Amino acid sequence: MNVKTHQRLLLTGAAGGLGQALRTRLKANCEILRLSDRVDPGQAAAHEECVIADLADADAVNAMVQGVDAIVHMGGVSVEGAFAPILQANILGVFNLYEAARKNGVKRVVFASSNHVTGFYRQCETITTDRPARPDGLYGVSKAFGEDLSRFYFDRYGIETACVRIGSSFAEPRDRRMLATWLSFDDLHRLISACLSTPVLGHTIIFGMSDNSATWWDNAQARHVGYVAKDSSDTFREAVFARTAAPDLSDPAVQFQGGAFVRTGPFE
Ligand code: 15L
Repeated sequence: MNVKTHQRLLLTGAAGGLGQALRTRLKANCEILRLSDRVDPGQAAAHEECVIADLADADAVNAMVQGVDAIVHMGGVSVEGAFAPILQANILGVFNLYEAARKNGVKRVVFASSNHVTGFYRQCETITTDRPARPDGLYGVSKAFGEDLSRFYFDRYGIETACVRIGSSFAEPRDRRMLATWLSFDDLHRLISACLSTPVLGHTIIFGMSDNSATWWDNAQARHVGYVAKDSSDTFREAVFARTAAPDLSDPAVQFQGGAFVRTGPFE
């Protein structure tokens, strides 16, 4: 069930893969959807407005945030890579975003964190959201920074944040790992809607996953969010097994939850 909770909602990273998937779906959550990205997110519909902004530019970020009631922050670098762009978009960028939220009185943020914050836990263990971060790369470290920064802005300024540790949000699970990490686009939207509409969010970490039978993550400490997944990777299990080879258990990408991210890089 969806509730139109906000007058003006900001979606950052609107031109990216998940931004595009959310663009149509978030129409249900607000009167006006403000779309932002570094690149043009395309022609605005009647209920939309577009703001081009680089997250590393504090003034541009402040203008992007002015007048919004809540933020769905999907912007920034979303894969492992060289440190310079991660520093600009995910570290400086998330600082600029929270400073803009503080200055403009925005009280709720849904922050796209990542399962790569805990990518160095093993695939044979189930972890809760309060286990220490074990990032599997610089990208994971930057998301851990975002989680800590948002906790600081909650403790000091009362800005509520849901840090959604997104698993693998694609149209379908692409490999055997994703049978555990898959998050359908509709469930991603359900999860964000729950974060936007729960009466008291606080500072919450929640793993973003569908109702997959195989899972490594336990969201018991985030029940107050009220997220109920409706999709499951189980539907794709047979097809995924049929088209993929049996895993090589000596491969770190098979041993650890972060998959191939644990052996990506180093980047000079
Ligand atoms: C992520 O954080 C990435 O943004 C996405 O491209 C996937 O690779 C996903 O993690 C994953 O772990 O499957």
